[in-house]
Amino acid sequence: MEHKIKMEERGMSREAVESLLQEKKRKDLAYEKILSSMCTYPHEIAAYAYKMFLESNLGDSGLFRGTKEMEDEVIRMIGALLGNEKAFGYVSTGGTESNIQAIRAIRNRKRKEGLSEMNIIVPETAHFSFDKIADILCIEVRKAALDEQLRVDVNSVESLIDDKTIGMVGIAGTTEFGQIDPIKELSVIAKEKGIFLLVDAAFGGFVIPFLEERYEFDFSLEGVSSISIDPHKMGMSTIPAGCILFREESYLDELAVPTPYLTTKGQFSLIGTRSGASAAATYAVLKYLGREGLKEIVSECMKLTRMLVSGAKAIGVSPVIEPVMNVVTLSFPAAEVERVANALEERGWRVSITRVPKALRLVIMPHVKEETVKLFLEDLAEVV
Ligand code: 0PR
Repeated sequence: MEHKIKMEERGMSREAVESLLQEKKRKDLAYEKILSSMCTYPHEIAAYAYKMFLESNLGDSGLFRGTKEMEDEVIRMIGALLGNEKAFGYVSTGGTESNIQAIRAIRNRKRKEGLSEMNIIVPETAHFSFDKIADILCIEVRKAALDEQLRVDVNSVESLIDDKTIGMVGIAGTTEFGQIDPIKELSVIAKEKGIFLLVDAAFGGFVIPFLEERYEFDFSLEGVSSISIDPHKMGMSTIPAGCILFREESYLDELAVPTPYLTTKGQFSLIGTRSGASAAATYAVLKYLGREGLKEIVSECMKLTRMLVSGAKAIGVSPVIEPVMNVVTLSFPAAEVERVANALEERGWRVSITRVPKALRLVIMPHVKEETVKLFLEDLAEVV
């Protein structure tokens, strides 16, 4: 057993290592019955590109010009998808880094202007990355109340604004309920008061543009300063792949540090050595699928989402909100939620429970198939 927990003086055989890896792999869950995750199997072409650029380091991008070209094109493609093909940004490690960087950019700018105490306003539904932001960036994060549809209440946001407010966040696809905040209203306030507005579209960025219903949430709204969107969620790319976009290039300058001995004069990413493979994977999958391919994926997820909701209703379980995107939350009497979740887990499903209101949460990612939904509904019926 010892060899498993410490490094041996002499290496093991290839076969022995492979068998260790297989043993570990068997302990990981396959995605098929996972309904609690915003990740999924990467598209095959993304995995192919990832392997091809494994050694590429965008932290010293002058050495990897091809990879850098792919990153730049990813930014242009995603910018265009989000209403601004001239947006500036880079491929990050995910929503957390993107959110940190957006808020850090405006924090740095305001600090230079002489502000020392600062706050931002986020919806109560904001992802926990904003708690990390409060800690790392030493700014106050104020939480605005929600309306009955679990969107941020714009009046509550306005009431929290003071002369130390440097930024606001609207979420396009909330982590727990898949809801879209009234970004247009936030954008008007942002414009009026000169406040930075970050749209956290980590999940929704690759969903909302492809929904039948139209929502305004992107750079086409003048007050939107920055958008966070994750290829490693609904973008079918490999982990880690996030993307942070700014309307103005000058925000990247707020993040830059000089790197005199590298092939680039400065670096604006949070991470130093960073994966070129992630940029390559994202480039490949966006090129391969195009808007049409992405739309097909979203349409299928939405079809299954509707199927799941109508199936649940048929057995007397109703959703907390009518799903806006491929996140379903089901209401149960308070004491029931945990029992139902546990019973489903005993049947091999992985589900999660939201905070407020407490509900059973199911994310209908592309690995979920029609058969999966049918089986799930059968189990749900038995459990309730
Ligand atoms: N913003 C939003 C709206 C998010 O939903 C998330 C993550 C983030 C930011 C942060 O993104 P990164 O995790 O890429 O830094 N939302 C999921 C969540 O926390 C992430 C996740 C995915 C969690 C798969 C678990 C899991 O199995 O629920």
